[in-house]
Amino acid sequence: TARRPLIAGNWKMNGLKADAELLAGGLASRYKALQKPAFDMLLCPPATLVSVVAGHIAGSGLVLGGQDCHASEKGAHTGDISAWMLRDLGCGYVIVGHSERRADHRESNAVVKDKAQAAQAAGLIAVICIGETEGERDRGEALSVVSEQIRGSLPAGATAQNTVLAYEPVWAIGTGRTPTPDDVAEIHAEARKVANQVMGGGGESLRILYGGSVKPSNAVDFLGLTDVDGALVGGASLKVDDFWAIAQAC
Ligand code: G2H
Repeated sequence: TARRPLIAGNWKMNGLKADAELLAGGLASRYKALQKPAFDMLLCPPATLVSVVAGHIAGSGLVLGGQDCHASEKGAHTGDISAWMLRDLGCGYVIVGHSERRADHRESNAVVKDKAQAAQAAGLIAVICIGETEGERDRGEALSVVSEQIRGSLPAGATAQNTVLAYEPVWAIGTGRTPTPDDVAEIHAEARKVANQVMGGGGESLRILYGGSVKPSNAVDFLGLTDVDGALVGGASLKVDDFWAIAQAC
């Protein structure tokens, strides 16, 4: 099954309106200029900028996503936003279970699963993040941790159409350190196998992204691997030229 590559930018807690205009506007004009883009490009700005970015990418073919959502549709949850609210603003995706959320907000696999379920119920594609810590990698537990996260975080209704997996080893996030392509290939192959079991088939069509210190100079090392179907990019997604260069590696 041919899997269409997805290049996703996770802006994290960065950007004011003027930055969004430059970044989203710059990427939108480049993407729009492609005759037949061979990849999807997703922008995940902070919630404050979702509407602003939506305005700048309209008609370009770029897709929009949130960085997190609540597991409920609405209600008394001060400060939270729901998947339906993101959908209402034009989002097609939402990241759930990023390791920074798992760490900063103590999100367990069960919480991530509920959020992914809500995202899918709202009609969004859930980008579910998984990845081992440095200690787990050193103890030889990377494969088992990732398998457990997949089993624990994928909701019952997960399919290759409403789900994207993102493998982000925690020790590679924002550190400039990355796993070897062999390590990534091994994890992605295992992730596909486990996801296929959990979903009851369809794993061959599931997009699995690599994330963690992806930059123009290393993008091709990862994007060239058989089971790597794109990248989730943090720091390097904040510059038009860098993010665009990464997309060229597909
Ligand atoms: C991993 C990644 C984006 P960075 O968190 O999700 O961030 O590319 O800055 O390591």
